[in-house]
Amino acid sequence: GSFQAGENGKLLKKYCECEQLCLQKLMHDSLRPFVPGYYGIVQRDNQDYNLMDDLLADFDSPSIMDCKMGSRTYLEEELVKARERPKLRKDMYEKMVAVDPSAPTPEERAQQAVLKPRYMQWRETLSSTATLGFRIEGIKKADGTCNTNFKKTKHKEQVMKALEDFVDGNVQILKSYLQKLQELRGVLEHSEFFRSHEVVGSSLLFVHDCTGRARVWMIDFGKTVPVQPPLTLDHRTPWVEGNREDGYLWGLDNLILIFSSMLPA
Ligand code: 4IP
Ligand code: MN
Repeated sequence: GSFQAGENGKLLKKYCECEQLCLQKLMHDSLRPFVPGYYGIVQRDNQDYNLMDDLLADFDSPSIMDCKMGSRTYLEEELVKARERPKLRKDMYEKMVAVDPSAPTPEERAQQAVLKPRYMQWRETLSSTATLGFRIEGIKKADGTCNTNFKKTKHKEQVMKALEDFVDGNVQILKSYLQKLQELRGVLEHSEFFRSHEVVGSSLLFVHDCTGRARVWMIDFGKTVPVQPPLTLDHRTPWVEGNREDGYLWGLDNLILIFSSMLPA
């Protein structure tokens, strides 16, 4: 896997330069409280790792949810690559037909392969990414049950059902998450890092436990890249190729609206 257990509350994640650069910058940004603490590069068996806080360390049998944020899940450069030197992906074709045998076009079926942007866009429209600006990737509950079967969780009602199950109907936990999300939005709207980076494929990690503690962190910065100054992003403007917008805040707005609508009036 891409993780190794670290000692005393730390976690080793397979080295990624893009992620390292982000975490370094985030340690000096207003977003610092919402990202794992970063402690530099370490080596194990000739493999480099980024050393960071294990966000689960302080919880007692945590329940965990990963929500991938944004309306676009691939970098613009993937589109350029696919046009300039198209690479046929058999693995992505296989993943596609496993979910929906009727999804490939006749041409894709003939070549038994798809291009990466096509696969990524198909995943976006099958899930809530395209319509809500986020999608649930996985949920692991305190009782040990694990669910990564959310590829077709698309409509608001389906998302609400998954969230309801994640918190086991606990209104107090829902309220805590809503408060954390609103806090995060306030910080994002003023963060220097956020205004100057395209944030793609990054997740919000939700963690709570039976003590009633609930927290939300931003994780996974392998596809978070700086934009060329003086360009800045607002993360709400719809994406068109070239504008680099990622729909992150639009997705967070929708997530906040959904959590709010689940609370009793
Ligand atoms: C995966 O598809 C995810 O979209 C990965 O994104 C992506 O990695 C993979 O692309 C793609 O196959 P499924 O989730 O449907 O399996 P993420 O890392 O954000 O989860 P990239 O490389 O885009 O980060 P490939 O090209 O790595 O296979
Ligand atoms: Mn991820």
